[in-house]
Amino acid sequence: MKNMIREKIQEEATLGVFQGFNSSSMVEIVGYAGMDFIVFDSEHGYMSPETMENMVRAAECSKITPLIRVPQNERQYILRALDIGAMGIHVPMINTREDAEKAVYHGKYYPRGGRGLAFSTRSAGYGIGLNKRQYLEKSNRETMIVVHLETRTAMDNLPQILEVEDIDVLFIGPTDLAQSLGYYGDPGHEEVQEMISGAINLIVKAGKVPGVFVSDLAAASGWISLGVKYIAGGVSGICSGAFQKFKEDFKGLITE
Ligand code: 3PY
Ligand code: MG
Repeated sequence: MKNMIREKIQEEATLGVFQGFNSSSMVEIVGYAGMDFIVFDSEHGYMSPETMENMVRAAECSKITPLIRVPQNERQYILRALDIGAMGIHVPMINTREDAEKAVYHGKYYPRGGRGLAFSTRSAGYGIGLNKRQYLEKSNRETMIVVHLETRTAMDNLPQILEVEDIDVLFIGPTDLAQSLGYYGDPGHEEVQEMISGAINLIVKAGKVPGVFVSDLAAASGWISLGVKYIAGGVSGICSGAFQKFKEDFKGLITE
């Protein structure tokens, strides 16, 4: 399958969501609503590998690019996420150049890395009619590596992390970053926002693609003007906000 956002993020801002619970139907709703990408969150979320595989299928049916946030930067998590057919991985807590190199190594096949190789997997079409060389080249080209920068250490090491090749998006996680800076639960704090802007500027200057998590689109507009091309919200936050508004509107009707 072709990755529909890999090239798009070089040109224009794209929009996606994290989903941390089991529902292929929700994946279809997000896809049919026209979002660019969806990230199945197995760091904070709880879906099983079998469920994630079906969620990847639902994403393919509804023409949205599926990525998986792995629980941590480990070979087995990255390998499984890609072998079930995710078009990319989000890797949390990338703090150093070595962390970034490790994520790339496990996400790419030889010669760009050392991703475990099998031709019997879903991502290789179960080996049916497979041209092995083409599969390796296509996987290495289409698979996106997204690294999460979400600590003070990551920000301090950003110049070195930026030197690592084959990272498609440098994604800033404001919630963990705020905590790391001592502003627990307050990603809107001036110092956190300044650090995020500074990081985005560095990433853009290095010719790379910055991404950021947002809880609403008001926050996104400033980031887009700085050059962010990969914006992600959360399914839970969007749904809970919509349901609360629905209830408020109803209250308004019956008290009029
Ligand atoms: C954070 O804000 O910490 C995130 O990881 C967002 O995805
Ligand atoms: Mg985080």
